[in-house]
Amino acid sequence: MFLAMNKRAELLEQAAFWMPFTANRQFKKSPRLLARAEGMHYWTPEGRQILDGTSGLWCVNAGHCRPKIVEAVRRQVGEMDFAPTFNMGHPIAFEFAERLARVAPPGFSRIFFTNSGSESADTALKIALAYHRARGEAGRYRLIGRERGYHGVNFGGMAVGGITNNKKMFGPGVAGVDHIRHTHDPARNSFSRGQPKHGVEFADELERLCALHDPSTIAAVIVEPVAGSAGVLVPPVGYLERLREICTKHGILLIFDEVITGFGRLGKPFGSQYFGVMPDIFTTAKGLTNATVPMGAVFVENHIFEAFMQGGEGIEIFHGYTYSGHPVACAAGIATLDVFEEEGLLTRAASLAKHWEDGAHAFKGMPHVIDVRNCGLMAAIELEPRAGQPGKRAYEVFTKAFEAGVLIRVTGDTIALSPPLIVEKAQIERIFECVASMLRSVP
Ligand code: PXG
Ligand code: PLP
Repeated sequence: MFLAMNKRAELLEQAAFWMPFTANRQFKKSPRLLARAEGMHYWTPEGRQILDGTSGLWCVNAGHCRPKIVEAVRRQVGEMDFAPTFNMGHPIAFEFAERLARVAPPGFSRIFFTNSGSESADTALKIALAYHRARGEAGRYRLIGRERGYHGVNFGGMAVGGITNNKKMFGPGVAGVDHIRHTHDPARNSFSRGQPKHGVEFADELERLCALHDPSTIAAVIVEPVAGSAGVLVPPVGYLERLREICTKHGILLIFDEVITGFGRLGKPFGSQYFGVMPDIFTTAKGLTNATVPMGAVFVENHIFEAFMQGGEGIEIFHGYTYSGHPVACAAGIATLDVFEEEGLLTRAASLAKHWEDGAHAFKGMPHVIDVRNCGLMAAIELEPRAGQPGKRAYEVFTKAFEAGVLIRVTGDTIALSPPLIVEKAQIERIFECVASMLRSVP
C-alpha cells in the first residue's frame, strides 16, 4: 500500500529517488511537492492550489485527471494489464493506431509505438536509416540535427540534439552526425509576434552540409517545428519550407519532432499542419495519452512503410520495445482522443492564440525582459541574466511563482509557458499577472 503523506515526507529526507534533470541536493533543502491534480490545477500535500501554466511538462494537453481517461485506464488495467506485441497482437493497439491515423495529416497512416519522446526520436532515426538500406542506399548513414534542438536523452536523440549540457558528460556519441545552426537571431528578431521575419537563409546551412559531406551520405534531418526545450524558438518565415525543398532535392528524409508541437499545442492537430510543411516521418509522445500513461508514437508516411514491405518475408524492422503498444497506454490514448474530439481541443489553441500573444507581448518593457516569443499556446519570456549568475534570476521567478500558486517552467534565463489547452482566458491572465509581479520583485 501507499504510505501516508507524512511518512512520504520523511522518505524525501532519505531520497533514494535520483531525480532527473534536478539539482538533487538543492531540491532536498527546499522540496516542492505535488500531491493531487484536476483540470487546470495541482494541489500540494498541504492543500495549496497551483495553477498549471506548463501542462505538467508540456504534456497534459487536455488538463489533469480527466474522468473519461481515468476510467478507461482503470477498465483496461483490470481487463488485461499487459500483452506482448512481438508476433502477437491485441485489438486495442490496432484500434488506437487506426484512430491516430485518422487525426494525422493525410498519408501518415503507419504508426510505430514507443514509450516516450526519447524513444520516438531514436525510433524515427533508425527507421530513416533502415528505409534507405531497404531501397539499396545503405550509404546514407548520416543524421543531421540542429543546434539547440532537443530530441530526448537516448543516444540517438542526444547525438542529433544540440543542447551542450545534455551531451558534454557522455562521450563522443553516435558517429556520422552533424548539425545545422539554430534559428535564434535576437539582433534582428527580438519581440517577434509568431514567426520571425528574418532567417530563412539559416536553412541553407543544410546545403552547406550537403556540399561538405556529399548529400548521398545523408539519411535524415531532424528538427522540432518549434524548438521547445531550448526556449520556444519559432521558425523564421519560409525556413521550414526551405528545409523541405533541400531535403526533397537530395533524397534526404525530413523528420519533425512533434513531441511538444503535436496534439493541438499550436492550434492545429500537428505543427506540420500549422506551418503547412510536411515531413516524411514525425515523432510524438506527451499529449498522445495526455501523459496519463507514458507512451510515444512515430508516424510514418505510407511510401516509407511500403519500402519496408517489398523485401523477402520475415521481420521487416529489427526494432521495438517490450511495451510498444502497451494496452493500458492505448486505452489512455483512445480516451484522450475522445476528449480532444468532444471538446475540440486539437484546434482550441487557435481561438486563444491572439489573446495569448497579446498577454505575452505585454511583457515588452517590463523589468529584465530582453525578448518575448510565441506560437500557438507556447510562449517564452527571456530575461537578462544576472551578472555572473546565469539562470539564477529566472529560477527565482519560478520558485516565487510556485509559492504564489502558479507553475511555470524555466530553462536558463527563459521562462516558458504553455498551459493545458482547456485553459480559460481568466486563467491566462492569472498566469501572466503572477509572472509579471514576480519579475517586479526579483533583483
Ligand atoms: N523531443 C522533444 C521535441 C521534446 O520536447 C523529447 C523529444 C523527449 O521526450 P521524453 O518523453 O523522452 O522526455 C522531448 C521532451 C522542458 C522539457 O522543460 C521538455 C521535454 C522534457 C522535459 C522537459 O522544456 N521535452
Ligand atoms: N535489457 C534487457 C536485459 C532486456 O531483456 C530487454 C528487453 O527484453 C531490454 C533491456 C529492453 O527493454 P525494453 O523493451 O523495455 O526497452
